[in-house]
Amino acid sequence: MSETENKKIIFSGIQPTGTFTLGNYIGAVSHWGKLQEDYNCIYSIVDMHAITVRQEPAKLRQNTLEAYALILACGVDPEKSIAFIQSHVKTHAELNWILACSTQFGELSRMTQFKDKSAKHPDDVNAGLFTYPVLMAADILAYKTDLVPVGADQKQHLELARNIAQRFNSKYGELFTVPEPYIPKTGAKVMSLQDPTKKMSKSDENPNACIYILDEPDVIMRKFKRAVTDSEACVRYAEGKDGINNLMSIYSVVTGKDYAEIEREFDGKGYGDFKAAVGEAVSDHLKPVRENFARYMADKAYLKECYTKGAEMALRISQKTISKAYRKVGFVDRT
Ligand code: ATP
Ligand code: LTN
Repeated sequence: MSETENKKIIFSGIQPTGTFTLGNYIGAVSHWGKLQEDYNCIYSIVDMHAITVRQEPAKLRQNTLEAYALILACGVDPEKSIAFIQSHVKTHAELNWILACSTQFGELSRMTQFKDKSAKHPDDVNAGLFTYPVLMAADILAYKTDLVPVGADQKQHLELARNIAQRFNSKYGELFTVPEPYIPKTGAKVMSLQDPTKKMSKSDENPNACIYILDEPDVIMRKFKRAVTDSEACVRYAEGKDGINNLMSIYSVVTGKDYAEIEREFDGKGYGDFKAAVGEAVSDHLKPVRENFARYMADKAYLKECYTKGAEMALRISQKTISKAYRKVGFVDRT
């Protein structure tokens, strides 16, 4: 990274909890590749976060490899970015502990993702689920990250990471960079196709509610045709038209057209035509992702080479931060 040292640092992560949805793609991962030219980018498959809800071990292993292949398929270039698997880099767990001691119980209790996930899994409200945002802060702060590209649902976690960084710095002296969120203007919260008041989520039990980025064209088309809309039958962006607003924002992102252009394009046409156009545009847009993914998954040796190198680089950078943090809190030097 020597020739690129003056560039700002980007960090982001995604959980290997299943095939990415169109929400993950539009809200976060599709931006990761584009940022590589102008920033020093570090991306992680956060398997340690994934085990805050129960995972089947063999499935988690497979999902982690697939998630790694998916980020490459979506445009992350392991020659330009550092791309690694979180559990391969021990500093994340080490910094997690240090930061946990600068995080308040009350702050964690206010996190909406914790409230949602503990309501969804009432039989397993484990301590990891509660302290999940501290590990996320460790991911980010270990690399002196300036910007974090995420969907709108992660804004609250980012705020907490900023507070933790500031608190540590004021207690022990300047160490951490206070990170800024990087949230896209359109598509930061893609909604469920079946309940457009709810975010589209990988773990939704209704398969018609989300588009997975590896879905075949006919599946994509069928899901859009079944998307919940309203009875007005007029393609326009307006309050109360959650279903249509969601489809318009998806169409806008994949075609580059703004809302006024989309309204003109479908003036006098019904929802059937509009849904078919959205389905086709999304399926065309995702075609290269499907093809790249198949290619990467067919070459496990290459994937391994990339994530091994990524972990070595990530360890080297984050180790420096950990050593400074240990010294600042008063731990005795080992050497
Ligand atoms: P899970 O359902 O397992 O909790 P998830 O689908 O919410 O997973 P994450 O791995 O938690 O996905 O998130 C990865 C990235 O995708 C984050 O930056 C998150 O903000 C973004 N993201 C997730 N869902 C959406 C969505 N519906 N719209 C826009 N961005 C999203
Ligand atoms: N919490 C995020 C995933 C995540 C992340 C991160 C995102 C873990 N560590 C660091 C950005 C930066 C999620 O649930 N979507």
